Order: sequence, then C-alpha cells, then structure tokens
Amino acid sequence: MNIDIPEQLIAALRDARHVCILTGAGVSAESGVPTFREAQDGLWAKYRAEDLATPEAFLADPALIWRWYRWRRDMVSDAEPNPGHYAIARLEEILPRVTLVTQNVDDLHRRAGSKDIIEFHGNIFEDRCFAEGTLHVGDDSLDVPICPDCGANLRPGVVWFGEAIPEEALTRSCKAAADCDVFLSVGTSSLVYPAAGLTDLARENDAVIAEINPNATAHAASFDFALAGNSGEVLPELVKSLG
Ligand code: BV8
Repeated sequence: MNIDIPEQLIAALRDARHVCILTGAGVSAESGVPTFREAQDGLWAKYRAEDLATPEAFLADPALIWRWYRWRRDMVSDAEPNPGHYAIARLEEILPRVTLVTQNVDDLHRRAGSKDIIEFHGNIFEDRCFAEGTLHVGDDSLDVPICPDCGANLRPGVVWFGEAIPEEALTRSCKAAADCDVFLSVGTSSLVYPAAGLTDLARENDAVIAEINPNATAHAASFDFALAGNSGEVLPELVKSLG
C-alpha cells in the first residue's frame, strides 16, 4: 500500500528539537488488541468498557472486574508489538528528543523497545492497593488479591474513569505537549480527557500537529496533517522517509 507522507511533515520532523507522540488503542489494533470503541466480545460483550473501568464498578463487584482485567492481561500477554510500535521506538533513536505519552495500558510500547514511556492511564500488569495506591504483587490464585499492608483489596494499576491522572504523568505530558515542535496523535479517537487535551496544548504552542488514523477523528480538520492509514503501515513509512 503506497502511503504518501507529506514533504512538509518530514521536513518538520527533520528540523524538530522535540517531538511528542500521543498513542491510543489504535496503535495496538494490528497486534490483535481490540480498541475501546470496538464492542467487547464473548463473555464481556454485554458490558461497555467505560462501565467496567470505574471505581464504582470495582466497589460493586471486585471479583467481576478482576476477571475482566485478567482476561485482558492474558490477551495482551499473547499479543506481540506490531511495526507501528517498533517504528515509534526507532523514532526515539533517530530524533534528538521524543516524549511518548500512551493511553494504552498494554505494555506493548515497552516490549517494542521504547524507553521513556509516560503511561498516562497506568499499566494493566501492576497491582495497587485500592486504599493506599501502593504497588504490590497480588496473589493471582485469589478472586480478589489483598493488600499485605492494610488488608484492603488490590486493584489493577490503571486509571479508571473519574479518577485523576497520576500527578507526574500529567505534569510531564503537559510540559512535553507545550514544548514540542511536532506533535503526533496516533491511533486515538481523541475523545477521552485530559489525554485528548494534550493536542490543544501543542496547537496553542504552534507545534506542527499530525493525526495518524484510518478513520478521521472529530478533530481531524484542526490538524495540520491527517494521515488516513493504519499506524502499523504509516509509521514505518514515516521512519523510512526520514532516511
Ligand atoms: C478524570 C485505563 C477527573 C483503564 C482509560 C472533559 C470532557 C468530557 C469528559 C471528561 C472531560 N474531562 C473528564 C471527563 C471524563 C472522562 C472522559 O474523558 N470521558 C469520555 C468517555 C468522554 N475522563 C476521565 O474520567 C479521566 N479522569 O477526568 O478525572 C478528576 C480530576 C481530579 C481528581 C479526581 C478526578 C480518566 C480517563 C482515563 C480512563 N481510563 N484506560 C483501562 O484501560 O481499563 S481510558 C481508555 O479509553 C484508554 O486508555 C483510552 O484512553 C480510551 C480509549 O480511547 P482511544 O485510545 O482513543 O481508543 P478508541 O477505542 O476510542 O479509538 C481507537 C482509535 O484508533 C479510533 O479512532 C480508530 O479509528 C483508530 N484505529 C483503529 N485501528 C487503527 C487505528 N489507528 C491507527 N492504526 C490502526 N490500525
């Protein structure tokens, strides 16, 4: 599939002092990980992801939520990074400075070799105390693992709807979006905040902003470039174009 990367975008990337990349579920789609928008299948078909990924749902039925996250852990453990993940790791090597902010909790960027990843919505493989937020290694034989320090339930180390973004992740991401020369929004519907607000920060600071998504998002018109394609095809092409 021939993908044209606009010359101006390549030039902007070549001249860039700092590039900020925001990724969403779409960057893992070609690894077989369903996006959030896609209806869940099998057991979970009757649930909307947004309804399960909440502290309220966990309080109501922690065992159910643990079964969901363990199903997703197995799914992403079996998945492999795709050429889109590897291309981003390569950009980190060839460009002077790249800040990678991901909304994905699937650990695939790290497995593809990306170094400095801001996990804006946490990591699905972490276990944290529901009361204190402290990191622990839960006992997977239990329906609901327990905090060894205070006896509260452990919960997956992800950010649920209605919960604040971890302070350091939020501060570093906002700084990067406000400082970058080029901002790439890859595989995200740009509907979930405050992550989607990072693009506005970059725009306000006159960064060149580009979207990579096979389906133009609601914000596509406000981007300098909207590359309509799969990230697993467009990003390797972009790396090639940088020579
Ligand atoms: C908070 C972890 C307050 C859990 C996730 C302002 C306006 C409106 C609403 C709000 C607002 N501010 C806050 C809200 C509420 C809410 C929100 O944004 N709701 C939305 C639904 C309207 N935000 C929150 O609740 C946030 N917290 O505001 O707290 C607060 C503040 C201080 C103190 C206390 C409280 C927290 C949000 C984080 C929730 N957690 N994930 C888990 O994973 O289980 S969000 C989760 O959904 C993902 O992490 C991701 O962020 C989001 C899904 O979005 P995408 O990644 O974009 O994926 P999606 O499926 O939508 O789209 C995929 C895209 O890929 C599509 O466009 C598709 O075309 C494209 N694609 C497909 N294939 C490919 C592809 N692209 C490229 N290549 C391909 N091959």
